[in-house]
Formats: sequence, C-alpha cells, structure tokens
Amino acid sequence: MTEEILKRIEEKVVASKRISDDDALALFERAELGFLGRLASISRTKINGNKVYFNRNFHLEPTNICVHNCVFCSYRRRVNQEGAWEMDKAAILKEIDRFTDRNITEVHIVGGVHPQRDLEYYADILRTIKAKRPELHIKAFTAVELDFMIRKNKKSFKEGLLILKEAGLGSIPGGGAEIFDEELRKQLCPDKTDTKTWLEIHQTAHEIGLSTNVTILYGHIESYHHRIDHMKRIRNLQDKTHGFQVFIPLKYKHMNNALSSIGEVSSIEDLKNYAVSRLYLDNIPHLKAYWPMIGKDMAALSLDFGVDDLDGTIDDTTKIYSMAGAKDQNPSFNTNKLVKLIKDAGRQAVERDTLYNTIKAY
Ligand code: V47
Ligand code: SF4
Repeated sequence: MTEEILKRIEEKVVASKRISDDDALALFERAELGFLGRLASISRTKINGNKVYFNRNFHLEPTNICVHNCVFCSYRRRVNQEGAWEMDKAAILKEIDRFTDRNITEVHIVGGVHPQRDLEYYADILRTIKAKRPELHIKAFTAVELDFMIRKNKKSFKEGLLILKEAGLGSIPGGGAEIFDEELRKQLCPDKTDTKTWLEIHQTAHEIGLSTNVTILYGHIESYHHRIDHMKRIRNLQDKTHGFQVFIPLKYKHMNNALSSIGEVSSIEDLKNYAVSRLYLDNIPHLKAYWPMIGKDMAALSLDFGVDDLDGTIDDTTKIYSMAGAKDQNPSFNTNKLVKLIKDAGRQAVERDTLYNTIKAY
C-alpha cells in the first residue's frame, strides 16, 4: 500500500504534476529520508538545475523592543528591560557605513515592533539609506512590523506600502508568518497580525510590484496537517500573484523562551521538511536553508533535499537565532567559504542579488 502511494507520487513529480495535500501527508508520514531526498532533487533540478544561490548581505536589527509577546521568541524585550536595545537614526546610518566597502548588495532590516516608531519614521530611514547607498537593495520589515506601522499612520496597506516603496523599499522578507492555522496562532502569538492580514499585506505588496519571501516556523506544537495547511495557503496565493520568490522553513529553537521545555525536532525532521516543502510548493522558485538557524553542516546537507539557496554572508549581524540557542553564536561566512561549501557539495555556486538575478557564477 505505502509503496503504491509513494510510487504514484513519484510519477507525479517526474511528470511535473502537482502533488495533493494527501500526497504531502503520505510523504511526511511514510517516506524514507533517502526517497524524499531523491524526489526533492528531481524537482529542484527541474526548477534550478544544479545551482545554489547565495548573496552578500548583512542584517540590521534596529530594536528588539516589541509590543507583541510570541511564546517562541527569545529576542523581544520591553522598554527599559535589561537586554533591550534601540538604535536611533544616527546609529542605523553608522551601521550602514560599517559595510560600505564590502561589496554587499543587500541589507535585511527587521526587528521588534517598537510602540513609538511609525511609517514616517521608517520611510525617513529608507530615504536616508538610499541617499547614501543608492545601489544597496533594502529588504525590510516583516508583515507584522508593516501592519503596525501602517495602521499607526492610518493608511491602507496599499498606501503605506507605496510610501515605503517610493522611499526605497526593495522587497519584503518572509518573517511573521509563523504558522497560519488560526487556533495554533492563538496559542503561539495571540496578539499579533493574524493570518488573513499577513496574507493580505503580501498580496498587496505583490500587486504593487514588490517581491516578497515567506517562512514557516516549524518544530514546535504543530502537526504535519498544520504544516501542509500553511503551505496550501501560500500555494493558493502564489497561483494568483506569483510574487513569492522563496520559501524559508525556520526551525523552532528552544533556548530562553516560554516554550523551551518542548525541545527541538531532529535534523532528520529538518531534512524531511525541506524535501516536502520543495515538492509541495511547485510554484515557488526557491527554497532557502537559513544557515544561522541550522548550522553550516546541516545547510550543506540540505542541498540534497531540495534547497537551492543559502541566504548570505550575514557578517554576524543577527541576534534572533543566537539568542534562541543556535550553535553558531556569531554567524558569519565569507564568500570564499560559502562558495567552497557549495562546491564541496557538488553544486554550482551562484552569487545573486536579492531578486535572484545572477551576479557571478563560480
Ligand atoms: O518571524 C523567532 C522566527 C522570524 C524564533 O525573508 C524563531 O529572507 C526559531 O523571518 N526559533 C524572523 N525561529 C526571521 C525571518 C527571516 C530570517 C532569514 C531570512 C528571511 C528572509 C527571513 O524568526 C520570525 C519567527 O518566525 N523566530 N523566534 C525561535 N525561537
Ligand atoms: Fe515581537 Fe517578532 Fe518576537 Fe513576536 S517574534 S515577540 S513579533 S520580535
């Protein structure tokens, strides 16, 4: 029985036919890891050949002060709480300056939802960065941050996004999606942007010509059904807009947060999850392994499970995962090492810009 089901799924993948929710469940529950890797590799080769993309980027996290209280978050602080930080405009610009001579093509700006910062504040920051570094692509603000800042200035999502685009916003990162099931979301992040709004913001971004990314937070209290439901909502929206460029599974890390006692899922689970994501999300061109979260060795292994993108050099500029207990407490790659990791895995390394245009093939 199992063999027949898996054979039928394999035939669909070989014929480039879409797999169903039941197929995805069968893959999660019944398929061996080796089979999943082979199948996901068929799919990745059709879409991305042997290429593995990376970019030269750094993160800017203007604040970890946040009005929300997600149970899985190790990062957020209240105003004046020990460990809280907030950068003013001068500090943000100084941080941009620190990376001026390093051939960096992207700054990724995300952080907590600060109660006092609004759309105009961030639009001004974008304008100032662009005036200094016009060539730098600014990928910024999760839908959760956008929801808060745009509402604060009483604009529609379309109006708010157009203001930010005009100010220099180049694309939107995939954070804040967490898990779309409404019941689980109530338990995990009860007071933040709901599923409908998250999807609406991304749809609106796509409609005004901004590409966006999309994540899933997995490995906590969700079931396979919840993961498939999450991907289904993404696949459906993507059929309409084609605005998502990459899917990024984020593994729940368990240190220093209110969910700590549940621990973390295994590396086998990570690889399975990449493979099923690649197979189910047939309309999203790229699948990213975010190496600061799973580590460099696992990132290399993930390339045999459908992954074609390893994010970027990062340069020790994100705290989200180190504060949640990631092995790499100071995440940084230089281009040579990233290229070597990809080549050692038998793949072709391609430096890309944020929108997946090739800058250099190695
Ligand atoms: O939305 C928070 C996650 C996300 C934990 O678009 C956690 O290219 C695991 O979205 N364990 C923010 N995850 C980061 C993000 C991201 C990262 C890299 C690239 C891109 C991109 C986007 O971090 C949050 C949340 O899902 N997160 N706490 C935790 N304990
Ligand atoms: Fe705030 Fe984001 Fe942490 Fe939630 S995950 S508490 S929105 S910083």
